Amino acid sequence: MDLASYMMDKTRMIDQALEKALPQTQDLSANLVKAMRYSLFAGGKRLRPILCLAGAEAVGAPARAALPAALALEMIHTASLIHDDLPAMDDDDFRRGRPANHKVFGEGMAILAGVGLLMRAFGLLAESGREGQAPSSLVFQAISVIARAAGPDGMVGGQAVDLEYEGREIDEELVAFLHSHKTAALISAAVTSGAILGGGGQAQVAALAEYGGKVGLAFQIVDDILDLEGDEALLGKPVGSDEALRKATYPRAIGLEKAKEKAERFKEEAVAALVGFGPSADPLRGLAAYLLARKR
Ligand code: GRG
Repeated sequence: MDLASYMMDKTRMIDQALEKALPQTQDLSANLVKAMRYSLFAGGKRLRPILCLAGAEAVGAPARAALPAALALEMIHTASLIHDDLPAMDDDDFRRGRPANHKVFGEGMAILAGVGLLMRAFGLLAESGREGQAPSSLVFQAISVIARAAGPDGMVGGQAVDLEYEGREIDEELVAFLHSHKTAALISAAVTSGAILGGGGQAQVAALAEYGGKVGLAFQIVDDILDLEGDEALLGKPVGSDEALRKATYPRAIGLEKAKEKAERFKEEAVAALVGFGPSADPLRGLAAYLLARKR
């Protein structure tokens, strides 16, 4: 299959729907919407929503069945990046090749833009059930999977540990916990929520959760590696910040070469989890390889 054109098609579908989901407003809070849109349309790779749509297709549904979850995931992810860049967190001035949200709109507005995106995310997902785009029982399941993965048992919990362990001694166990919560949980929820909205059976959803968890770990290790030896121009942000903050990363815990091997192993385990699927999961197989080889 041609993965590049698959990703391009899906990105177009996602971008058009995001545009409608977050209209321009002319009222007094127009600046807030501007701040939300600034980061949402800053050139992110749209990996989580693409994985979500691919999850629906893997279980034989059309991609559009999972579109509300895909949009919600990109909004939640973008909110997390806006907050991650704040001075109180990683204190990064650049993101996706341009000044971080708080550098343009100020810290207060950046916090609000993140919170606004979070609320909009869950609102539009809930509305999709009410408006009959998807059976409401499936929408409930998707909401609970995504909320759990994004919240204290997932991404927010991982970020809390990340914050607390900056500059401290770490080991592989700690990094595994951190990466699976901070990053892999939401990626796994992307694939599973897509499969849920696509009407997938329990065993299929479980297999895709396994795929998503493994691919999410590989993805975060590659992120750690890119921060050490990536190209700033391609990444759109300075490299070396993990080292400067003495962040808990796989290369720091087990060394660069072992981290690379680990990422490869997680990717292979992700693909192995798809053994029960036919060609409908080919995009997920291709995406696993892409996530490992990515340069940005
Ligand atoms: C506001 C929901 C919310 C959370 C607050 C700040 C925070 C808690 C969590 C941050 C978690 C975080 C930054 C995880 C890192 C995940 C990661 C590797 C992001 C980069 O993802 P890409 O490469 O980025 O998909 P693009 O820009 O392409 O979308």
